[in-house]
Order: sequence, then structure tokens, then C-alpha cells
Amino acid sequence: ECTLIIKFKINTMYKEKEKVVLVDKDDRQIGLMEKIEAHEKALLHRAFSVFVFNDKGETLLQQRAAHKYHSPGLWTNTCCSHQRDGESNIAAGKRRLQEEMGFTTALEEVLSFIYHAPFDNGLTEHEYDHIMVGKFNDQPVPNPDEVASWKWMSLKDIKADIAVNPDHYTAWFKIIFEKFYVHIEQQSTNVL
Ligand code: DMA
Ligand code: MN
Repeated sequence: ECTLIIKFKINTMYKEKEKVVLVDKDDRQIGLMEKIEAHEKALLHRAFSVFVFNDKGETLLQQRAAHKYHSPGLWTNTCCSHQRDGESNIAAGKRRLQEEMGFTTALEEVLSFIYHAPFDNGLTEHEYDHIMVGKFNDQPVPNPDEVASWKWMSLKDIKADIAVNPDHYTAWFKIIFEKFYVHIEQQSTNVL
């Protein structure tokens, strides 16, 4: 038990110190900042959102763990996070897929966009978000520190459920869905 507590503390300390890459409107790096500080100050930073599809064209959703620093318990795309200093978008996506969902797969970047979403806990996501897609047909092995649950869902069913239960989904997931539905739908059949 003691080892568990120490591991948890080290994990937490490490996460608090993690830095995000601050960027300008053209995704040019302008600095580094501790993750929580950047989200408190609502500064634009580099991020990514991975959508993993299976051969049926369904996408793998994750429910964020109950103790995440923002958007806890909400359903969202397969994996989201922040690139590290000097880390490529693809390398970051593959790393974080492994850390959060317990598998990794080839990724392809398809789109990027800027969004701004204040949360009710004082933090704000203000990101230059790179959307990447990949394919996977097996069972994920989610990390309980990050992920409460997961499910495969068709884009059609997600769209219908967002209309009925918008508060079950993260802000960026809904923005991506609204803005890029056609592109995402193409990827669900074309991917890799
Ligand atoms: C942040 O995701 C990235 C986006 C696109 C919202 P996150 O909060 O799940 O990342 P992490 O927990 O790795 O900081
Ligand atoms: Mn962020």
C-alpha cells in the first residue's frame, strides 16, 4: 500500500511538472509552460486528438477518469493530450495512446484547428489541436489513472447521442464532430 501511495505521489508530481508547448496562430513554438499554468492562463498551446477506427468504421471512445484535471467523467475521442518539447505529433499520439489505452498503432494526421473552451473549474483549453486517425481491431487495456471506461460507437450513433445528451461529451469532441463530421466520416472508411 505504501508503495502504491509513493507511486501515486511521484506520478502526480511528474504530471504537475509536465510542460506544454506554447504556440502562435501558425503553430510556431513560442515557449514552454507548466501544464496547469497554461490552462489557468488560457494560453494557446499545442495538442492532439486521436480517433481510432475499427474495420466496421466505428470509433473507440474513452470516458475520462473521475479525477482528471478537467472534463472528468466525460466521453470523448480515443485519446487526447499535449506534445512534449521537440516531440512530433505522430510520436506524441502513439506514446499517449499506449499510456492511456494500452495499445498503439500507426497514425496519420488529417486536420488541425484552433479552439477555446473555458471550463467551470477555472481552467481553459485553448489549443492548436492536431487531429490524427488510426486503425485498431482489438481490445484496449485502459489505464485507470486516465480512463474510466471505453466503447466502440458508430459515428451516426454518436451524432444522435450528442443531440440528446450533449453534457455527456467533452467540448472539443463536440466541436470536432460539428465542424469536421464529413472529414471524420471519410476517415472512418479510408483510414490507412
Ligand atoms: C488535452 O487532453 C488535449 C486535448 C485535445 C483536449 P488531456 O487533458 O486528456 O491531456 P493530458 O491528460 O495528457 O494532459
Ligand atoms: Mn490543453
